[in-house]
Amino acid sequence: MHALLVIDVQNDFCPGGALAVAGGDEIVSGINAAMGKFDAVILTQDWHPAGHSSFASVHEGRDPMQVIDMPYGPQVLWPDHCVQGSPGAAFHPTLEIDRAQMIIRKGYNPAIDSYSAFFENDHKTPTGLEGYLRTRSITDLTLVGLATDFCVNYSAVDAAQLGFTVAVQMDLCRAIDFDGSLEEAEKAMRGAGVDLR
Ligand code: VGL
Ligand code: ZN
Repeated sequence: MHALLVIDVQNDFCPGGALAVAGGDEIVSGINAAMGKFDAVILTQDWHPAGHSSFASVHEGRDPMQVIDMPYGPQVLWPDHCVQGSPGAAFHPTLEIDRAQMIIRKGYNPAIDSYSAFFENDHKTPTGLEGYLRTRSITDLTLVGLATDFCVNYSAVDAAQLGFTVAVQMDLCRAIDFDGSLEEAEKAMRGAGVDLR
């Protein structure tokens, strides 16, 4: 069984959003077109409480895109984004979300970020997606979505390390590309055995 895993195609990551990724909206029609080629479609949704610890606004004297040390390791500080229930947290309006069988939310723990669809940024606390995939006999994953260098990257690397066969369809992803993050992400994904196509 082969699933399409659509990462964070949400308004805040598209042009006009709080953490806009250049061209983030350009991938939506291609993702819709790809959905029919898979046994399952799964969406992830970045879903932070207001005042989340990854928001620069809650750290006095800090600005977005600065990196701080958190108990679980370095953390990039972001503009407030994908606040639970806000329009920015909603999926892009033309993404065909009714075709998804599963929507997994992440980043809801106020004290810890969760780039990966599988684990929070402590690399330990599971989201439950692994169990869902295994109980549905899904062995192969193709990832698309936003952003290539953060949530797609972390999800792809974790999936590969968990033993899934993983591909990332790069033309259906867009990157934040901050401080060399895209190049680093591509290296990390390739190193984990992810097929970048
Ligand atoms: C993401 C930064 C913060 C992503 C989510 O979806 O790549 N990036 N939250
Ligand atoms: Zn986030």
